[in-house]
Amino acid sequence: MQKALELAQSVAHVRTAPNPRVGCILVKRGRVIAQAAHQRFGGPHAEAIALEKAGNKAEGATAYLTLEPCCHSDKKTPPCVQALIGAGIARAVIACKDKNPRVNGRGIRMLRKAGIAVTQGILRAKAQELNRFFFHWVRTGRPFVTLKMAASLDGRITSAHRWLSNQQALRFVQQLRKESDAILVGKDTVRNDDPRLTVRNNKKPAALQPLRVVLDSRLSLADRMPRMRLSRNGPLLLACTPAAPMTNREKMRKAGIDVWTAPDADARGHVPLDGLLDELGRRGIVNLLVEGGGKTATTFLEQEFVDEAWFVMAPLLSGPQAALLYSGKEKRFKHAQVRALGDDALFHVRMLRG
Ligand code: AOF
Ligand code: ZN
Repeated sequence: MQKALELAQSVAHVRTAPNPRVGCILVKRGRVIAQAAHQRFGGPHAEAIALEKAGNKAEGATAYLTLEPCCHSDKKTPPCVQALIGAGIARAVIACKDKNPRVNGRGIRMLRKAGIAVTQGILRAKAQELNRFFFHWVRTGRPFVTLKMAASLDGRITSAHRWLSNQQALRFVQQLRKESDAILVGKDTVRNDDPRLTVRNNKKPAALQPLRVVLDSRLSLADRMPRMRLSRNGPLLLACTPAAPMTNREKMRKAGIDVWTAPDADARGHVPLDGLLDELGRRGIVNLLVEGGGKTATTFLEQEFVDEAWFVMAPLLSGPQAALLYSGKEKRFKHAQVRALGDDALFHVRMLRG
């Protein structure tokens, strides 16, 4: 099962998203006869590839599956449960249930009904961790939200110099971006920092870039957006409210920039985060990375839309002129873990809700 999980993990999240990462190993008389991982969204499932490789040798084999096999139809590929039964496997060892409401235990029951011995829960925690973004999205219809903020020891997110955090921390942020389907920031961050928010390999932009989402209720960036780096380096979506003036919308349309208008503004006149998350979920965004600034981070944290957060703390005191990371009500994180990235400290926080 450990090997099957490694196989699943060898495929980047963004290749299979919004589908899960899955590995399958077929074993007979103590020997591996075929193994496979789900490679890309819309492509054959791990089980289907492994069964195809094994041919009629699959009869009587044990299938090690990192995820309960699918049993539902009217989707991209045929259900794997029938394929496993048809191939005559004797036993299935399954790490975790597929929380997709259309599967959720039904796949396992169907295998058992067909006389296949099923053992489940082997390395369950690891398997659930591997697909935590997918499980969240498939249950709620909204992306899993990861917040990443870099700050000084006095909780400020700006400094007189360009960079707060060190090279190691910047590399870590690249890892987070690689696992994200979309990256969100507020309009002030775009105006002040002109960020690229791209995934880079050795300084070169990767072929597959996440969707960049900007919260801009009134499309106040309309004039400068076409000149900002965000509008060049990958897909971009501005989220606004019905209060955004027509002239600004027209400017965005002329510049070819995609705009999503929330049906209503929230009580403070902002884009309602629940509606935006629903929309991103519909667009197949499974893992959303929120990268600031302070107002955006505060809203996401206060409204409890953050599932997991990373805080990079640099050995720096910025002073009171610098912008704050957070300006909401006191909040203490249980389950925090800390590690060093050179002379920066990295806090990892899980919200454990829902
Ligand atoms: C995958 N790969 O290896 C397994 C999946 O539209 P389809 O046919 O690709 O089916 C997607 C669903 O199948 C997905 O939501 C999940 O519940 C289930 N299992 N999906 O992409 C796999 N085993
Ligand atoms: Zn399947």
